[in-house]
Amino acid sequence: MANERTLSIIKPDAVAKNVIGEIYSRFEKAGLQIVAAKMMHLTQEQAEGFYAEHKERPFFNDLVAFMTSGPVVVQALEGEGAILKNRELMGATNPKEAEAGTIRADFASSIDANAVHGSDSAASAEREVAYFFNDNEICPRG
Ligand code: RTP
Ligand code: MG
Repeated sequence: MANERTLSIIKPDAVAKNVIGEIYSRFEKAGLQIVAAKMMHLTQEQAEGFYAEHKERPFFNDLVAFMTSGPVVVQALEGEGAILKNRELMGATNPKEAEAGTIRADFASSIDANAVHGSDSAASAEREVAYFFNDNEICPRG
């Protein structure tokens, strides 16, 4: 499988639960490297732009309100098959349907407060990494 980069966000609920380190540990144990990272409190505009693909969905306003409700930690992950590997670590969108041992099964409390975001395709990974990081903020270790 190819070496890939993907964009991950630890959402406000998981930051509030103080499990940033536990989630980072899962990335590292799965062989993913954190090659860029920052903590930030998203503005309305940043959250709307990031989730623009969902603009017409009924949950869009709730999603933006939730993502701006507190600080998040944004990271680029790199490794073999990083996009799918991260989605597998995350588990299903609805934590009630997430497989045991996944991040959402262990730390999410609802479909809205579901602990993490992860890019869902190569195209979205490229757009989403560039949305948050300039090239000079990404530090691959080779
Ligand atoms: P994410 O983008 O945050 O990684 O989540 P995802 O790919 O698993 O799910 P997606 O379909 O992209 O939806 C983005 C976020 O919107 C909220 N959502 N609510 N009430 C609903 O039916 C519903 N569907 C989605 C979730 O918080 C989801 O993470
Ligand atoms: Mg998504």
